[in-house]
Amino acid sequence: MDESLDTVLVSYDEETGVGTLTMNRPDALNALSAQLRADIVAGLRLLEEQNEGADGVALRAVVLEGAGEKAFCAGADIGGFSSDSAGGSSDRTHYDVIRDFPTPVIAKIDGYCLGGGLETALACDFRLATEDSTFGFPEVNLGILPGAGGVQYVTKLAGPAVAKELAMFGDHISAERAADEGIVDRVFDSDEFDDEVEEFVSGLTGQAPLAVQAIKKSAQMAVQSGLNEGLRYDRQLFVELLNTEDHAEGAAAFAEDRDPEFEGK
Ligand code: DAK
Repeated sequence: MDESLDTVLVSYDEETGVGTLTMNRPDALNALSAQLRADIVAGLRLLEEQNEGADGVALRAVVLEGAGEKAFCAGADIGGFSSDSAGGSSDRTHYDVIRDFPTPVIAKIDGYCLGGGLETALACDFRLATEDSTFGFPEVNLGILPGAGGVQYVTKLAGPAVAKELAMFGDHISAERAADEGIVDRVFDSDEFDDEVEEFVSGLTGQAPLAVQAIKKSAQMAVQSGLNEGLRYDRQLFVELLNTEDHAEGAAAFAEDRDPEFEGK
């Protein structure tokens, strides 16, 4: 499937189960206009539709990337900047939709990853970046703070001092520093980036899809809840997974000393 929305390219590879969303405003460094935010949501919905009528889980992972040579995303579109253009309406934002999306979403970052662009990457399950990428919260230069939880999420990943440094100074940091702080998961040479991301994603899509989806929900719960609530939730997810065909397949494959073939059932 290849579909071109106004500001997002959507593709789905049936063979691998990988969907790709490309934010496609390269001339504006993929800044988050209202249209782009709506198209990210619409693109995710189109990808989710691949599961309809499928035998098991068809869509195994989504890669989110930015078009052009310079940026993943340079944040909210300053041209039309207002609380609305920044995503300030009471509707579910693209950040919420990415976080709640059933399959893992991988941010493939090559270039600037700033402001709402960094918050978009933080909403994803993994952040993979080229060594030349840079990260930051420039909102303070506009007299505001990161409006989609940037300080909250960086505090959870890297601690309050790093979150405050990024948001108060508004400086850009390197991919290497972002990885050292735990904000980015992996940094790769630009030459090898596409291959490395593909390998990372294929490692993920080979795993039992329902278990992967349950782990995403569990991790989300761990961020939001207290420990006892999280433990109760995990037990419930665990019991559900015990009844799946994938669990039976995993156990059979182990007993027969072969690779499992998971269908997401
Ligand atoms: N918006 C619109 N256009 C942008 C842009 C942006 N954020 N960033 C860059 N561009 C445009 C430039 O205007 C330029 O357009 P032309 O002049 O060519 O027409 C083109 O992209 C290339 O940019 P530059 O010429 O500036 O390129 P440089 O390499 O020199 O500099 C830069 C790259 C990324 C360092 C620089 O462009 C820059 O500082 N950009 C602004 C970064 C920024 O401040 N971003 C916005 C932060 S505020 C909320 C949720 C989220 C948010 C708010 C609320 N709620 C839920 C309520 C988020 C807020 C933000 O992200």
